[in-house]
Amino acid sequence: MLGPEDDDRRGNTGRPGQETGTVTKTRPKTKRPNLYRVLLLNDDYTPMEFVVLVLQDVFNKSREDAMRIMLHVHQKGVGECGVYPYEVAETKVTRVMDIARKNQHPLQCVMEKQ
Ligand code: TYC
Repeated sequence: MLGPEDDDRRGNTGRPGQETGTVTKTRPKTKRPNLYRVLLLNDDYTPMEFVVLVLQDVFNKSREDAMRIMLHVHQKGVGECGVYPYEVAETKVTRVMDIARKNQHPLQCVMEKQ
């Protein structure tokens, strides 16, 4: 039920004689963030154990989940490590690429809009 304090929701100013009678629906302004999938790509050289450690360290996966994701990537060529808002996804990709380069592994990590 609308009370006097809801004049603005009717498009009214609350001042007499200025009622427009416009009824507008209000939606709560909860913008959901654009989400990005972070993907690992397979290659022939990066050791499996290194990939598992990266998944545990950067993506906070359990040993078991990390193993499962690594094997999925190894077998299918690509796999999802997680879904995050843009800046979080970007930071994780950068961390993976940095740690791979420092250890001279060709491991590739990319992000894509969900
Ligand atoms: N294919 C690699 C090997 O046989 C292992 C590997 C898994 C590499 C996942 C990258 O994203 C990757 N040593």
